[in-house]
Amino acid sequence: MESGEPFPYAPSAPSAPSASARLLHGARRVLLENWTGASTVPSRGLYPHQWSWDSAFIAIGLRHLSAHRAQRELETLLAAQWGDGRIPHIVFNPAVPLDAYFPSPDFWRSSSAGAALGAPTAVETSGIVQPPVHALACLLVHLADPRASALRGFLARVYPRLAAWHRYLTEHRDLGGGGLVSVIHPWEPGMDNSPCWDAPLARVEPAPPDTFRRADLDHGAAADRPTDLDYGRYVRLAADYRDRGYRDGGAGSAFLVEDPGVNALLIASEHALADIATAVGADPAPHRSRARRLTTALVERLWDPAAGLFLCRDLRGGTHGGDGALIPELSAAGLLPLIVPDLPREIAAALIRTASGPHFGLGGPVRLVPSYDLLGRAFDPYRYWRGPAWFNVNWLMERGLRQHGAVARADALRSAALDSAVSSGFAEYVDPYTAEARGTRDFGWTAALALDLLVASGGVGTELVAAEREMAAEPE
Ligand code: 9WN
Repeated sequence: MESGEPFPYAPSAPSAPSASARLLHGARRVLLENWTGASTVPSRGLYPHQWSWDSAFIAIGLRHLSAHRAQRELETLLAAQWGDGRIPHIVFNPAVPLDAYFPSPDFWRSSSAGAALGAPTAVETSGIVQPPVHALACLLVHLADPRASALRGFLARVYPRLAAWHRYLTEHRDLGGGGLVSVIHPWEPGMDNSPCWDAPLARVEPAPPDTFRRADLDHGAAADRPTDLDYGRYVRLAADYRDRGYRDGGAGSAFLVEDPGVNALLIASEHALADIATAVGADPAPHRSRARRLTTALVERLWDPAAGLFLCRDLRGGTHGGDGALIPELSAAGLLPLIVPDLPREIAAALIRTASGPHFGLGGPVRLVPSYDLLGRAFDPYRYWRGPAWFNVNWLMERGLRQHGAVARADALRSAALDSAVSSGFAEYVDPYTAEARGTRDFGWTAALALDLLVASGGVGTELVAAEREMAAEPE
């Protein structure tokens, strides 16, 4: 493992201060333009509502411009929490036309189909979930201005909701019975189109193409997006879940997977929840012990020593009545456990080796960590989650590398992420080799997480203070 002092952001051209200023101004512009008054859209065109894990990542950057606005972002999301504790993956903006995004509120019908599980009545939401980054985001937002946060009672308000969210995941979603959270739809782990889902999805009967209309192709290039066949399967799985009243368990979903990224984020968030508990005078011990249990289960069920990373477990795969089967695909989700603080040292070291080896190329041919194996059968540098690099994944990798002592690697990744965020126009994702922009531009978490990395690098000073004032002067 490496050691050494972090160095300030030193982009290649033309000079550090102007690159930092461009980044700061650009990120602030995106965050202002995507703000709707109570939360931030990932993208004005392609994703015109509030998304769950996007909001958590966005709040992590927004806190540097306005800690109050970042709190509001998270509390708007938490206000849409269901009675059973789930945080829905989309909170719909009623002012947006129904045909602007598919599946729209009239597909999910949360307030009626989810009524028995306590879906909110004041707002329409989806019924599935996304990775639990929220407790980590709440803690980081609090730390941006602990005094103001304490005065507003921010942590005291969010703590019970976050605790209920983690209870939902651990009590209702341990569908494999091995102590890990399972996902029931490829949209739940947030890496929708990963090649890891190809085999489990192949068992799903697609919804007929004439029963729905994709809105994503109005905004994105077809070559960057999932295929129609995959969309048919996404629709089928979501409609079946809705028609089961969004109940977990029983005969359940045709798609059932334990994902290392989702579980790693839950563990990191459970540690954050322990810190939040301490701050509000509650007992942190149950959160620490749950984090430990989850870490043990993650290693037991998903670690593959031969591959040198974590794999997904297909609970519907393997022999009937068994424990499912590991999916032999290397994806960035399998590296994300690097963010788990008390990961066994030898596993952390192996993950860093794998990230830096031929399959992910960190410190070698790539600019950023790809979403999928560079040597994999399905690698495609352009298509959604099948190779391109995402900024949230790279932000998590930077944090994990730093946490486990690979400081020089983390510094280099931070510089590359900052350069790529600006040069790509804050793209949704980029070609991992060239950082050429793909997907939509002015993407919320790209701007927010670049801003967070810039602040962590010490690359901004008085400019940021000025920008902060300007932001704070606007109506919240
Ligand atoms: C479905 C909003 C979301 C992200 C996901 C990303 C994409 C949606 C879509 O956009 O998913 O949830 O329509 O493709 O895969 O990670 O949260 O940015």
